[in-house]
Amino acid sequence: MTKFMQVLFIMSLIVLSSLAISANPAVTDVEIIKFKFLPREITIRAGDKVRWTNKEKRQYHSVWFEKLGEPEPDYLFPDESYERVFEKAGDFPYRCGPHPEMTGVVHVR
Ligand SMILES: [Cu+2]
Repeated sequence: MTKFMQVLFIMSLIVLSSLAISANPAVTDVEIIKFKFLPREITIRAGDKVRWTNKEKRQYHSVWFEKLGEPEPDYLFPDESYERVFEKAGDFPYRCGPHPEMTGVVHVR
């Protein structure tokens, strides 16, 4: 390879890798309304993001992946949202901290 070809090759690698990094993950929205996660059950692809938004007028909730052994997260107040990227395939059940009857599941394929 000539020097010019080598430079061109390295430059194209840099461009390609930056494209891969900046590719935005798909975002799936889950609304928290009337003490429910809607939709309660979603299926996404590995690497995608889920965004939960509290749509209540005045009630706070949380999105707690208790079964992953995580501590209870901060409450989400009305109009606040929480985002999480799921890198690995699996089934991820979660609940609301203050309201154990509020549950949801994220299936990652
Ligand atoms: Cu709740």
